[in-house]
Amino acid sequence: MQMARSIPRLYVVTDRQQTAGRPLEEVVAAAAQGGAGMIQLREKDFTARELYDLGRRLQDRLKPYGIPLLINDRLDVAQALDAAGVHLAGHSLAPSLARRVLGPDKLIGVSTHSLDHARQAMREGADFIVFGPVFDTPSKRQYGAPQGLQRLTDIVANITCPVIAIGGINTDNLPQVLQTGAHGVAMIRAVLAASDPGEAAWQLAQQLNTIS
Ligand code: 3NM
Repeated sequence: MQMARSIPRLYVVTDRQQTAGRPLEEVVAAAAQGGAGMIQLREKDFTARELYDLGRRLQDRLKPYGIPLLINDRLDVAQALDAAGVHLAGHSLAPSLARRVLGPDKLIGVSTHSLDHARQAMREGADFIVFGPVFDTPSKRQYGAPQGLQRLTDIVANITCPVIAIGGINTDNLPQVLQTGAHGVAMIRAVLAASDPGEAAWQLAQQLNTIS
């Protein structure tokens, strides 16, 4: 873990099925303008070539805002794009190996679903972990019941790298999430599916700035 690195607190994850038919690039650019601090390209059905092409377009759109684009799981695509980092899942390579591939300056996040896995990710050098799903979320029913705020609190208490909460998070439940001490929040629908994604990101960023 690189302690000097500051991890953005509002992390927007892509899912082009959730943009109500609007081009993903437009929605992501609006989110960045509104205050998203970091974007993850996560289109799991895309080929490496499709991810690369979309990643290039997103990098162009994000350039004015200077915020990092992380690539979900695909170290090869992250490397080809010279992306700011990679977002790993439980089945991905260990963060230490990802760092060996990408180099010391890249951001490495890891999705975790238990304290054991969160500890492992931290030991193996993750810059931050994402923990969830905190609340019910249609895209993650395969993980069973939501983890809830108490488990999130336990993770935060036991993990020394920044913890970002994910799963069903929106402006209504954000205050409760931040009360756990979580460093930040990640979301798909609360920003991508909003009628005004820029305004949605702005509202979330405002709350993040005022609550802690
Ligand atoms: N990962 P929404 S939950 C991509 O628990 C993702 O690791 C999760 O979508 C995890 O903000 C999730 O729309 C979906 O609920 C988050």
